[in-house]
Amino acid sequence: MAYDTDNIFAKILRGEIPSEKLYEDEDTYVFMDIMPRADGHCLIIPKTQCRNMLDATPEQLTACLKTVQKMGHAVMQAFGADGVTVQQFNEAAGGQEVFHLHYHVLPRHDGVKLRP
Ligand code: DGP
Repeated sequence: MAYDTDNIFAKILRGEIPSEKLYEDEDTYVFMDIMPRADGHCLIIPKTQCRNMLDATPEQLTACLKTVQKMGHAVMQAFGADGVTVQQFNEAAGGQEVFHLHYHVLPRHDGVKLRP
């Protein structure tokens, strides 16, 4: 399916709507999820256009996963987490709501469930 340049994360990348930035590099941008399901829940997105994993290039996937790993270590340390959950959804049927590729990184603590 086609990439919609008016999706919320494209607007965040263009600075048209605010976001709580955690990190960025040449290829990726990281910001806090507006509806966090755990303290420190953040989102990793590529800076280039990509609807989801299904149309992503190998370069986009590699860049995102390198940043996912980096943020996994960062939130483990910052939130004293015991583990990290990484989630990624593709198309509406797959649970995707915002149609710009993104990875959820969720710090986890032993015995603590994610908020709905
Ligand atoms: P999903 O496509 O199912 O991974 O859900 C999109 C996620 O993006 C959801 O956890 C909430 C988050 N989100 C939606 N709109 C905004 C926004 O305007 N700002 C931020 N920071 N996060 C958003």
